[in-house]
Amino acid sequence: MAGFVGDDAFEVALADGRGGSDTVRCAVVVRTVPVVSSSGVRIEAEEFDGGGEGVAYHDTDARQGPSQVRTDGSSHDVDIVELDRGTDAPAQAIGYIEDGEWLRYTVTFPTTGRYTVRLRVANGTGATAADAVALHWKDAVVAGPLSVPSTADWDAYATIDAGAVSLSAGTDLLQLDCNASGFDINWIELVPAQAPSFASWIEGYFPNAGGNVAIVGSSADPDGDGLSNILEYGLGRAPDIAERALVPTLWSDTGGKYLALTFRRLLGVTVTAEISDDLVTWSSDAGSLVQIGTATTDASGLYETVTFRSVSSVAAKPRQFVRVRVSGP
Ligand SMILES: [Ca+2]
Ligand SMILES: [Ca+2]
Ligand SMILES: [Ca+2]
Ligand SMILES: [Ca+2]
Repeated sequence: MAGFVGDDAFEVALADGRGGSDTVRCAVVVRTVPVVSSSGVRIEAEEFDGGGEGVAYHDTDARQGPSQVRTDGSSHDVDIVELDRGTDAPAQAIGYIEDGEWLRYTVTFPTTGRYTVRLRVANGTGATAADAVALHWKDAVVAGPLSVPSTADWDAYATIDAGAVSLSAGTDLLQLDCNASGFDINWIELVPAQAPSFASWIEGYFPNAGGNVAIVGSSADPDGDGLSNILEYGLGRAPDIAERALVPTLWSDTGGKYLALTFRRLLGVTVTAEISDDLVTWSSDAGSLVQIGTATTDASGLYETVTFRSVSSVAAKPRQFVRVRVSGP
């Protein structure tokens, strides 16, 4: 069976050695397990696992009766609809969803991390299907419940964004929970949450700048707030809105008060706090600057907030300066 993907059936002949015999027919379904790569993966909703009702899916209505339309030709009760018109045609999708139905997909996530989840859905009811869909990974709800807005037609598909979710590495079951009727689903997309490049980020703010470095250059400051564009990028700020500068604080413990700085930074980009007592020599090593607590990651999965403090108390070293350096991805 090495390398085999698809459905097959075979018969096993049994003999008891005393003239008794029988045959058993075995059906097998072998599917490739999607692996989430650095560019993500799209799982077709109709490509759910083999195993049948109660194992790979739960279908309450079997409205169309046993269906044979899946690409592997296997027979099952899930209501798969053929899209032959509208935004996503030609395609197959899961339709006739009822409250409490679910579908399972074996997926491999090679690395633990945050992933952006998108669902391709249609809702022809004319009303929002509230809290209709959620995702389980390793037996825990990781996304949703999400509402599916009306798309005005059962053939009009739209993408809904579940935001970034934390998923631990492994090969396990991703379960699509259909908490309510009122939507059809074409696919599920899982993409590692990735920082935009500086070029695409700045282009998003100034699409009409035509490459003018006075506006989109990394050292330009078009909003005049004293933060260059590259700093705005690394700190998760807006290059087109003048914002308040980073302000150091004083952090206290029994040893005294220490100069500290809290800031947000873009993950995947090197954003470092540095300290100096003469504005000439700057250091970021642990002998002069330490992190307080652990970083907190925001809902997008793209930014974390961190606090660093000086190792030397202000009593021991009254003259200190902190800054943040963005040194690129
Ligand atoms: Ca159904
Ligand atoms: Ca599909
Ligand atoms: Ca600026
Ligand atoms: Ca700004």
